[in-house]
Amino acid sequence: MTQQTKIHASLRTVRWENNTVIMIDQTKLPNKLVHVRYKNYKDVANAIRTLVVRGAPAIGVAGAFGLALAALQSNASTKENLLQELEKAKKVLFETRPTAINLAWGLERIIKIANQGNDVSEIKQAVIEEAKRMAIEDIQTNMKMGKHGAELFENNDTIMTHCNAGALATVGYGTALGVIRATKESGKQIKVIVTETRPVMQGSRLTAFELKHDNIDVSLIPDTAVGYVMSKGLVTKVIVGADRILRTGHVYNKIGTYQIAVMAQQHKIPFYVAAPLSTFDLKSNPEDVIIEQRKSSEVTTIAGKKTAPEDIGVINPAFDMTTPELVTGIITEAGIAKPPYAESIKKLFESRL
Ligand code: RUB
Repeated sequence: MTQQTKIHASLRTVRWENNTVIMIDQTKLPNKLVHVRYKNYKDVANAIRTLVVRGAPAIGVAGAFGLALAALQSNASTKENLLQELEKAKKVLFETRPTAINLAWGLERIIKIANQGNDVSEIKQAVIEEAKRMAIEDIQTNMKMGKHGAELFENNDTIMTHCNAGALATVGYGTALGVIRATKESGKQIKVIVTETRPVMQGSRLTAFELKHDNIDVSLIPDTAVGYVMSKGLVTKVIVGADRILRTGHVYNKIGTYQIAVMAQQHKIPFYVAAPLSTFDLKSNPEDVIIEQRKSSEVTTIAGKKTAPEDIGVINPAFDMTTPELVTGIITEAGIAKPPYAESIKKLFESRL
């Protein structure tokens, strides 16, 4: 195991061990690296809801492990009863966070496997194995994405990223940060600028922590300094992750992504998105996508301290939509999609058939 691989392994967000789901509690980072253990799928649902585990691919796999726990806990004696219980658990897990499509993808994949089983014990075994397989595939996918993406970055690039699309948003290695890691591993010198990403601070708490952990040169900026650093020529490329990408190339990602993309276009800075094929939603149109609204206290407090008047009205969407004309390229494990996206995304999926 190389030093890099060891580090990625230590930041493994979610894993299965002795019929238990183990997660890093991301709400405690960067101050404490704490692991939590769950034996009940309802606790996994709560962990997804409260951002103990977050990031699109990570919640897809966490949802799958949640269903594996639901199967394991079940006292059902027939296949039909077990499938009914799994459907009920799927609904509870699905309702935790609406925007990242990977959650639905992970849950559906497990339900499909469950339906193929012949009896209760076969189904239980099969869903556990499938969830474990999904976790392994996630890391492999990110490494492939990293290889493709690294070709787009040059020696001495300063790369801006937003939120956390790293090992902590996936099972390991990361999407956007996976590309950054692969670029560094290919021998290129790079620097990273990360936004704090108010209100939950995934940039300062998680991305800054992760990159420092890997000895990658990282500077933190307030979200409000994006225009300043771009106008000063301090950024050569942008890369972000995604929670959902439509067949038209519309990208849903952490709130603030859209304004960074607009600003990048203004300053002629390439704006890339890195996401696995499990982040694509080829069926929906923009009007179908639910943008998660989170609680007002995320905005009216900082570290538990009130920073706004009592009873102030708050708008707190967790995600926004970046339109395709702002996106220079979308990096996936199957290759890089370039505009026009309707054609290039279709081709990527066809190449997998
Ligand atoms: C996470 C977020 C991340 C994407 C990255 O939001 O927006 O940038 O999930 O996903 P939250 P990916 O912290 O609210 O879950 O790893 O696919 O790029």
